Amino acid sequence: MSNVAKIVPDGAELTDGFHLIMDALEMNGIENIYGLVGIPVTELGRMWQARGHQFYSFRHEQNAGFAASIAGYLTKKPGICLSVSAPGFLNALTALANATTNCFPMVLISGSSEREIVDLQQGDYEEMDQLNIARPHCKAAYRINRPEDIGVGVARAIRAAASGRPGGVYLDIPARLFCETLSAEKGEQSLFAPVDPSPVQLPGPDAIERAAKLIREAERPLILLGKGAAYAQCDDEIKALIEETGIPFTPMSMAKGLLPDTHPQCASAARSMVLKDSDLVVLIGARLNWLLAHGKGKTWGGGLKQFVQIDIQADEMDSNVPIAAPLVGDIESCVSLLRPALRGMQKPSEWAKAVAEKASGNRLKLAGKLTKPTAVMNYHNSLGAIREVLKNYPDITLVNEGANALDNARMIIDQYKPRRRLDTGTWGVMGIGMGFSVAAAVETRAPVVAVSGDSAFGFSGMEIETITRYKLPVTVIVMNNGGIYRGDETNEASDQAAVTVFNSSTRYDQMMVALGGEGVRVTTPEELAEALERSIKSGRPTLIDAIIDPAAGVESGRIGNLNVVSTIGKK
Ligand code: FYN
Ligand code: ADP
Ligand code: MG
Repeated sequence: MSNVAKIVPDGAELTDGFHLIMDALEMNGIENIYGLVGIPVTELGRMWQARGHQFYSFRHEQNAGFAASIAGYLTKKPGICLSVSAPGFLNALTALANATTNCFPMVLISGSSEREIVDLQQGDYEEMDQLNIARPHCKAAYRINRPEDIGVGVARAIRAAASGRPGGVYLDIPARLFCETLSAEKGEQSLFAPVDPSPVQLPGPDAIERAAKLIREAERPLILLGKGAAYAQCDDEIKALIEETGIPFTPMSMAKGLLPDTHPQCASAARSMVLKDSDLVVLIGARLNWLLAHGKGKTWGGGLKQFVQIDIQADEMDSNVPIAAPLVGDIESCVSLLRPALRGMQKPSEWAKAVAEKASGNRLKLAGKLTKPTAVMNYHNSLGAIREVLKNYPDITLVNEGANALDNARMIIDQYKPRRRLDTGTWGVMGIGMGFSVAAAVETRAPVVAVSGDSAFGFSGMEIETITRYKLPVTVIVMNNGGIYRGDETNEASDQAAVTVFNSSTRYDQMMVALGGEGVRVTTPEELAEALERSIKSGRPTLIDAIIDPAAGVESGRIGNLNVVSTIGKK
């Protein structure tokens, strides 16, 4: 019993809530906690470090939550976020909901105020019914009320976050519980780690046969990889399936790099064509949500397409359109069963050739724009410069947010390795930048480059202090066009700044210098490439303020179709 809290006069050994929570987390293999301390969790952070673990202190809980969630995505083990009560909890809740929406495993542990006072609404310090507020925003929410239940509470949280479709879990710890004592022996007996917290799940042989038959019969099949496929960490199986069948594939944004974007079967650069013209689509860990136009309509060529869908969540099937061959199970099991069932199938060579031709034509067209000099730097030539540098560093994680900064970087910057592109995901959420960067640097132990629009950067910019404090090898590139979408709008009605416009003179580079890192302002693609190369080599936290044309960019980027405008004009 190495972690016993104290020995009382009669010789009995005691433990308490603090110790039991740490014991339980350790037992589940947790090493890193992302959070922000204060009443009542400060001591927990301190004690966690005293045990030789890492506690990453953030400046805002939302960023700590984003960090924990992406740590979960990268490691397949729930990322842990620790927050204080009410306001801190609410700040982290956005990240918990985002984790659930994106299927990232994470556990938010928040301290909470005294139940008796909260429940009678007697006005406690940071009073809030956190458990019930969390519930609709996560996969599961639990409160632990007794020290002897800490083991089971943590085990349930870990299993709920990691099993089946991963997601966010909330764990409520009333302040008083941290100090409640229990005999050390009872405490130890109450702890356990869940056995096989994310069990494999196999589809039946008939389901495999049904899917294999459709794939064999298809003339123009397409494999669509989603971030579930990247999360599953069965990269070799997926690569083998694609190469053995010769089917063109296209990755959703966070699945880029599962196979290199330069792979001959990669159809990213012929996206519209393959979605429209394919006759069968095999979805692997991707949902037919708004990002895929719900599987129907113009994008998909009008009529209903045939789909094979691999997903661990049974009720994902038919969510938008009928799925002809559902394969409910974990991706590794499904793909490894599908491969032998497809052995000897005829490769769709003609179709694959047509797709490859279209893709290489588009790549060539794009390449011209990436090196074209302009009077003021634009998205194409700035991101073109970044792409050339990153080509030589395939292990670097690219974190990407913004509107035009997101869409253009997704199109322009090639990925070569799995799980090395992290972005705004299913919710298009701004503010993931610095939190994701911290966790990616910590979990991958390799450099990180964040490409953020100047607007997106503003949501988590203060965390560059966190980055410098932990001396993380993170380069932040702020695509500075001086506004949301663009920086050249004028307000026709008054002299107040237009709603999309920021100060054009903002020096993001100086912010980084003030907070302890390196800062550099660049105005040409050459300067940008040079600064990025230098920063990566130095391993020092650096912010590159990349000045681009205020007129570069379009409203809402490539999703301008979602803009809402008045049909009766403006007044
Ligand atoms: C892609 N393309 C390329 C390449 N890669 N051309 C040349 N070379 C390369 N390497 C082409 C591709 O064929 C498409 O052209 C086009 O570039 C765009 O590709 P993309 O980005 O893959 O596809 P698209 O249509 O934009 O994808 C739809 C989407 C995506 C909804 C999945 O836009 C997306 O993930 N959006 C997220 C937006 C978001 O969350 N924004 C944050 C909120 S902003 P064509 O084939 O000619 O079509 C708040 O306002
Ligand atoms: P994208 O945005 O890249 O299209 P989504 O987040 O929409 O990806 O989809 C991911 C899907 O992957 C979810 O439906 C989720 O249930 C599924 N998923 C996640 N992990 C696994 C796994 N190990 N096995 C099977 N399906 C998984
Ligand atoms: Mg901008």
